[in-house]
Amino acid sequence: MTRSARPDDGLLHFPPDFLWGAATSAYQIEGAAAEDGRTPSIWDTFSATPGKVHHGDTGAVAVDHYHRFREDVALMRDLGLSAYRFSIAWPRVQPTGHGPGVERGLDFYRRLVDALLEAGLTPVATLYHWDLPQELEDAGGWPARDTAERFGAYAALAAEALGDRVSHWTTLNEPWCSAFLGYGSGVHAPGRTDPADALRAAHHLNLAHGRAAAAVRAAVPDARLSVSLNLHQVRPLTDSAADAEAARRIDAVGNRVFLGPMLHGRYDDDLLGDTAHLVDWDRLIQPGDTVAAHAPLDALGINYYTPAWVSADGPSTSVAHGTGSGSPWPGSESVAFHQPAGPASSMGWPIDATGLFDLLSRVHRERPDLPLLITENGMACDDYPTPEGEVRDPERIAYLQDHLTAVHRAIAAGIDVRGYFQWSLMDNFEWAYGYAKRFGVIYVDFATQRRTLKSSAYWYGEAARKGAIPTP
Ligand code: IFM
Repeated sequence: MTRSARPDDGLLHFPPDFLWGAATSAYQIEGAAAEDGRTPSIWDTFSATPGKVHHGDTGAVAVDHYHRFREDVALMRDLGLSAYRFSIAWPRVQPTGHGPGVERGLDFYRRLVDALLEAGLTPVATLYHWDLPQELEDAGGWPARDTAERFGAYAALAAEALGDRVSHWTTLNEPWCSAFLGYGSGVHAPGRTDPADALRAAHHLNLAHGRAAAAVRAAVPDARLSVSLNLHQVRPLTDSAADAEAARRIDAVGNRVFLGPMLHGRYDDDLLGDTAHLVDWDRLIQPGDTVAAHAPLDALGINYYTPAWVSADGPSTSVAHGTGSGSPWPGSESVAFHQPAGPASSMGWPIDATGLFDLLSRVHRERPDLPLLITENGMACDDYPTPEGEVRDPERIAYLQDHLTAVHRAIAAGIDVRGYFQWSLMDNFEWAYGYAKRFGVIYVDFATQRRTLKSSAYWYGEAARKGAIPTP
């Protein structure tokens, strides 16, 4: 069967080697925040700061995956998933951000990976999903160049410890959020609001990606290496030249700030020009940095939730692109983001699967040789158990159907998409929203930690087992 072949059985079939996965991240699920040598990350500090996270929630216990991982792996196995994307908590395996690894922390991931392999699931390890050791933030955080070097050393020790079991490695998850929500708008840890620092952080995350990619390749010669970017599918609100210029600006600081160095080994001149009043790029970019960031990749991970409609003039109405006390768009703060009419998730994020198809097409046009993975996609719903104990989430099933149909369309159009990771395996700590938003296909009762499969889990499991979804 070719990658887009389609037997006539009323189903949309995916390629036989397509990865049907689910994704999570360490701080959002593990808990055990002070166990086995783990020290605080910036998210422990941030969530313990009054007013930063809804309801004062923290990830200290989260969904206790640290102690319940075997149950969670068994649920994935029983559903029939073929892959699981998780992240390694840097402060668990190298608590200060310096020095040798902590074996007790590494052992947790060895046990997790062994359980996955035994269950027939491909482990996909992300090295950084936002939990920077607090000690490194105290030394300057991502705006400091040394953090990129520290990340390279941490990546080496993680890859050396787990490379005998893990071949799929992702360096960073959504570095845009780390840089621009962490140091620009301040809605994410560490909660700083300096546009110049946000840009410095972005450059050092590019460098960190390059350092980690080299470290993983050295430790795991057959590694399948990727990075996960939350690319913005930017759409001008009107066909005016001013709105086109707004879209260009957001594409620069939202997408090309990472796509440029990582896929092409350079920053685009328009991005440097838009932000030249904020940072001295000539000093920031040291010789060899963009070469390092342009590390060979086996796939690009794309995280997609919703498109962005932009205009030159305000006011902004978009819930998905709201700002904190600072702006996440350094140099382009005046661009307005709009909320279209139509269905939205319980995050208020508009639902539009055409954005995923457009995004895949855009990246494919830019780098036709590069395989793509959907490393996150999903929606938050106001889920609750019925008196019979069932959790019915037809909106999430419709979302998965629509977005997987878009992926199928992309594959049929010749785009090399290798897998799909639903976000998220289970309800968890949704950052500044605490436990108020549920993205899981598995419902978690946060008081008892009881797991219940939602109807979307059964739907997705059937898709994974058949390698196909219903024709819409
Ligand atoms: O929960 C997050 C995840 O950690 C990163 N991507 C977006 C998800 C939903 O907000």
